[in-house]
Amino acid sequence: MSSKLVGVVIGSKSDWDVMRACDQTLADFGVPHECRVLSAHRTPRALEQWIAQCEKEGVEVFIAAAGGAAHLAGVVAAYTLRPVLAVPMESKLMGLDSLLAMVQMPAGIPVGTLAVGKAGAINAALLAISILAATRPELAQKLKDYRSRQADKILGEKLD
Ligand code: RP5
Repeated sequence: MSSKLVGVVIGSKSDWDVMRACDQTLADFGVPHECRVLSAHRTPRALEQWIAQCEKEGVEVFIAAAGGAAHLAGVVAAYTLRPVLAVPMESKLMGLDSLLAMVQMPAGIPVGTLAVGKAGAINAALLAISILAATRPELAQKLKDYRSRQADKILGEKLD
């Protein structure tokens, strides 16, 4: 595998408590990735440079998490042709502001927006893995095993 397949960017260190679940999921599947704190409005030039560097290093999917006026994913998508997955962070309006900022991209520059918070963090990783698995049978097998363990757990649940 390439040295880096997924680039994960969070708008602030304050997003990490939630986004470490994305990092952990990618690590559990053995997907090489890098997580960085970079902001669309606080560090725009560094963000642009990081995206270009990631592309050079083989990144095929980007994941961007931000809260509030969450334009980070849209800005990442403006700089790359690779798929960009967006994870809205909970914020002052319980994440509704972040969700709408990410999901309401005007036609032309798409981002794929996941659920608010931890579910979105995990699903962004799983969706990135699905994209990569289209050309990597070993990842497709890991996804099948993951789903099968998930199903076994539910089927084995006992109620008091
Ligand atoms: C966004 O603003 C970040 O993604 C974070 O979710 C939110 C608050 O950032 P901090 O003020 O905690 O740095 O840009």
